[in-house]
Amino acid sequence: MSASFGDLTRPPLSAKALRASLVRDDSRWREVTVVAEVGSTNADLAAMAHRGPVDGVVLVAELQVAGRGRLDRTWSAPSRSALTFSALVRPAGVPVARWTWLPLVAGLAVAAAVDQIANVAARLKWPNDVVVADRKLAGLLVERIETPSGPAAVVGIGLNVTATRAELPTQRATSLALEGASTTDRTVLLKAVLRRLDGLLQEWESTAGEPSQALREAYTGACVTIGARVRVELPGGVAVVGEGVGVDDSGRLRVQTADGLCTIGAGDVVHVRNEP
Ligand code: BT5
Repeated sequence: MSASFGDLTRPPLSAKALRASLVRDDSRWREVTVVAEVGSTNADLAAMAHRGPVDGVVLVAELQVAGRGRLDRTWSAPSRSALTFSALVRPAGVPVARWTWLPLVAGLAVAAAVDQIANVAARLKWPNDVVVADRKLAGLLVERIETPSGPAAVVGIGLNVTATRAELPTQRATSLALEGASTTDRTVLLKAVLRRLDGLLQEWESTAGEPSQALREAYTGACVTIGARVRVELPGGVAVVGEGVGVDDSGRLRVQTADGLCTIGAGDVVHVRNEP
C-alpha cells in the first residue's frame, strides 16, 4: 500500500526498536516480525509454526485485509491505525485443557499496558474484549493449533489506536485516541503489551496453568462482566440472563440465574450487556 498524506500522522512501527527491547535473553520473545500487509496475522503465524519454533514468535501487520474475529466474524482496521498482531506460545508445563485461561491472561496484559502507557482505564468483557465503558477497544482471538512439535496457541490481538469514530466498523467500538490517550505511539504500546504478556504468562505457567489467587483477583477486578447483570446468548439462540459472579479454574464464566448457577464455556458468549 502506498503512503498517503494521512499516513503522516500514522508513522510505521519500528521493527528495530521492537526487536531491540523485546528479543532478549531474559524475555520470552524470540522473533518479532513486522509486515506491511497480511490477510490475517493469526492465519500466517499458524502457517509459520509448521516451519519453525513454536514459542515466542510474534507477527505484526500494519494492515490486515482478512482479519478474523470469533465465529467467522471479521476484524477490520485502517492501515497503521491499530496494533494487529499475533504471538505464538506454547505454555510451558500447562496442560492443554487449561489453555482456556489464555484469552483472559492476554486481555489483562492489554488492559494493564494501555493503562500504564496511555493512561486509558480499560476493562475486560468476558471472554475476549477489552472495553472502555461499553465500547470495544481491543479484541482477542486465541486459537489452538497442532504443529509438528505439538500443540501451540496463537494469541491474536487487535487494539484500536488512532482510528476515528468514522473509521471504526461499529458504533460500539473505540480507539485509544478517542479515549484521550496520553500517547498513541504504537511501538511503545506494543512493547508494553508484549512485556506484560510475557510476565503474566510466566506467572500463570509457574502454577501449571492453575490460576493463582493473585491472577484470579486481577481478572475479577478488571472484568466488567463480573458483578454485572448479563445476558449471555448461547449458540442455538438460547439466552442466559443473570448476574456474572466469577470465573472458574478453566476461565469459564459463572452466571447466577433465577434457576441457579450456570457455568458458560469460553466462546459461548455472543453478547453481554447491562440490563435496565
Ligand atoms: C474478536 O472477535 O474480537 C477477535 C478479534 C481479533 C483480532 C486480531 S487482529 C490480529 C489477529 N489476527 C486476526 O486475524 N485476528 C486477530 P469477536 O468477538 O468475534 O468480534 C468481532 C466483531 O468485532 C465484529 O463482528 C465487529 O462487530 C467488531 N469489530 C470488527 N473490527 C473491529 C474494530 N477494529 N474495533 C472494534 N470492533 C471491531
